[in-house]
Amino acid sequence: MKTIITYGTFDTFHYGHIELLKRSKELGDYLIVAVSTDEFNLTKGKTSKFPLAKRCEWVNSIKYVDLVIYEHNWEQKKSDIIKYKIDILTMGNDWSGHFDDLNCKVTYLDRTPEISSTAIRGCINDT
Ligand code: C2G
Repeated sequence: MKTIITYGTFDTFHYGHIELLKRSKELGDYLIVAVSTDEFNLTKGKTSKFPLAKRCEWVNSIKYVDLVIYEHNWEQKKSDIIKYKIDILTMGNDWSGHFDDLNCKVTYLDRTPEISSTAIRGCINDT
């Protein structure tokens, strides 16, 4: 069994996230998604509009996802890879090169263009 993991905030959940999760699952048999905690987002310089519980609920509702865990910090990837026996770590290619030093195969998948949580938030705030 090939285990995949990916990480993200998944705030204002949208089809770009779903495409990433779909294509991640296509690389293996079991997909783990680590969702950034609200506290970790602050260290990323991001304030998530929706709380962790809601973001995890959305990710967990996607059929490609087999397990949702929390992402508390940048460093946990190395231990997650060992703990969950990860074969491939995937990220959108806006992260290209950032995780090449990890202890498993890293695949950067094309981002879905023209949609982002930031753009959606802008629309929501306008209405
Ligand atoms: N993504 C995508 N297409 C978009 C928007 C996002 O493929 N239009 C991908 C991103 O590249 C990322 C994942 O969806 O791989 C989650 O995106 P974010 O929620 O923005 O995650 P981010 O804030 O980049 O946090 O340790 C890694 C970080 O937690 C990633």
